[in-house]
Amino acid sequence: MLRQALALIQPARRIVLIAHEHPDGDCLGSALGLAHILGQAGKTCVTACADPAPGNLAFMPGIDKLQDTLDNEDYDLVIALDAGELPRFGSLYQQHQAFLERVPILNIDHHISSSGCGNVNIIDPTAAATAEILVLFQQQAELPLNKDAALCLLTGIITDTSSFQFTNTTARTLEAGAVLLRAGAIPETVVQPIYRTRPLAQMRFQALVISNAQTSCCGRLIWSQATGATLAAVGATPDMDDNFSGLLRDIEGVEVAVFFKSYDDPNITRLSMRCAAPYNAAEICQRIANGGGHARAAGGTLHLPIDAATKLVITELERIMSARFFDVETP
Ligand SMILES: [Mn+2]
Repeated sequence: MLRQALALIQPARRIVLIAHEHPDGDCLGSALGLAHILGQAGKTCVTACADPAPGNLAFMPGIDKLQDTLDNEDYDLVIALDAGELPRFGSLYQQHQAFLERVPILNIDHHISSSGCGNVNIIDPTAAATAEILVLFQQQAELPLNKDAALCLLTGIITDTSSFQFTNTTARTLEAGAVLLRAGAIPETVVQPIYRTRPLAQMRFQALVISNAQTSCCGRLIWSQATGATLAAVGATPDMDDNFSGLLRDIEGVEVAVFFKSYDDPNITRLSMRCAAPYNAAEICQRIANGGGHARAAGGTLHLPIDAATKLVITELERIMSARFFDVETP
């Protein structure tokens, strides 16, 4: 696979590295990191993504040159990163479909669901991040690794593992991290903007949502709500509610946490749910909230005002959770 990938890269002069739509630290860190590596190896590299980079990734070297189009399509290789299907590249795919169907593509990804969209596909679901695969690739191919490349790749690994906390972190992930630190990347540069710095409005929003939380089933079930009025009360914006259901889930004794929100249309309520085993968030959200997701984390949308939606979902959760409680308690 390495040989086949290098066989695509070696004859290429102009390479475009593409990151998936709604970008994150891994797809952008991988695209920029590999661009720095191949640039040092003498290739002309351009990076592109359909959507703008989140502001907290502005520290990544080269992010200012990220394009949102493949301009005149003057590339002899495309490297598609962190997704295995071309439609995941959003408007880059829609606007350059004919070009992407004829140009050679090297696809590098770590999602288990990936079908592979390249002439050569390197898909390794045991990797915590696409950036982890790229570190192995750089090492095996003995390509140059400067500080800028290392910082971008470290961003990919740190964001996809939540700073090496998720269970996808392996010994190999840490070894890849060690390679990047030896090349000069400093974890603080990544962690500070992504995990520590928060707008005051967001912290106030978080405080309000936690302070308004209600519990049931002896604290095993917790939920909270936010509306346009909640946002206005603290001067927050809708994008600031990232991971609120996760915050509620992390409260001691909680087995199921739900965050309900209704910002624009008062007749539409969205919810996100986090469950400990044996509760299945995906099953519950699919059955009662037109949604889905994973067993531990899922979401859905109800065409109801927020109080009615909350009542419906909490009543069902109380039914499920008290049934189980009595099952366990009754010999
Ligand atoms: Mn990833």
